[in-house]
Amino acid sequence: MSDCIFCKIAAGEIPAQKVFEDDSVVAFRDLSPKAPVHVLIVPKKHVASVAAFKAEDKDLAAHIFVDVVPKLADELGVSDAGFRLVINTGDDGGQTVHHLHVHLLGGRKMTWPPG
Ligand code: DGP
Repeated sequence: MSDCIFCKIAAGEIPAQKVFEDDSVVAFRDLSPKAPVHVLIVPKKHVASVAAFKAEDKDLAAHIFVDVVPKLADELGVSDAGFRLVINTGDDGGQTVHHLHVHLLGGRKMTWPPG
């Protein structure tokens, strides 16, 4: 999508501190980190939210959770202590950027409920 900030980051048109990239996914540091480790895992394809996932996105979803999350958590040093994944979805879910992204947060003790 031409006016989507995460599409622009994925395309390299806007700079970001990338920590991972392959053919279908990019991960970069959140501009406004809520924890010592806070990265966003983003499909390069524009998918508005998990609510907009289609059957054709199953491989992409599996790739994010089976391949990318464990690898990144390991590389970012939060696998052993633990980490939190957050997917804000829609207005009530607190989603502000309408391109699907998985927050990976770690490096401190998380509280619950998140508020
Ligand atoms: P959410 O509320 O789940 O939609 O989270 C959006 C996150 O995206 C928020 O934590 C801040 C981050 N963010 C927004 N714009 C940019 C940007 O241009 N670059 C980076 N690195 N992060 C951004």
